[in-house]
Amino acid sequence: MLVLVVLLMALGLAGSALRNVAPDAVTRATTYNAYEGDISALTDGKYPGNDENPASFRWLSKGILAIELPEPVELRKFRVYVGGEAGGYKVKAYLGGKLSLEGLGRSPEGKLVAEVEDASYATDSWVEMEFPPGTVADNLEFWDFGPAEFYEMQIIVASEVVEGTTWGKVKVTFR
Ligand SMILES: [Ca+2]
Repeated sequence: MLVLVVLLMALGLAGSALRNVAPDAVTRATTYNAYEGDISALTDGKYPGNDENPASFRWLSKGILAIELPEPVELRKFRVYVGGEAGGYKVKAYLGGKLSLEGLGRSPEGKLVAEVEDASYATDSWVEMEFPPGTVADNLEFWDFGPAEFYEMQIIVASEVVEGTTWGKVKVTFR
């Protein structure tokens, strides 16, 4: 994990207390509505600035990405590298429950513990949403409103916990 540690230090997130769990801890992702690209582009560690030709993932109108963590973690920040097209974003953090495979609702609902938003419409840069202190969750929904392109996603958590899994378990559905 040397590369990751160096990256976090470069981003000013230094310290062993913080960790990006997006590449290791995502067990299921569900996209909502039509998209282009491979969802694995979001966690391959490549984005403009550190790679000459990074792959992107793009929703054509709007979408939801559902992320399930293997156990509850203390969330700090949700970060996404936005390309040339930006939408408005919302991240909902839940304890328990899950999004349906179709992305049309939650069953069971679970407990909504935090909701953060970004309406900067910033392009070609990282967009960062910070969770309130003490936000503990085991699944998240990343909502995108409007056509948007993404290169990378990071979920920064307090360091303890989290057993690694792989994107081999990721399932993608869309309609
Ligand atoms: Ca990437």
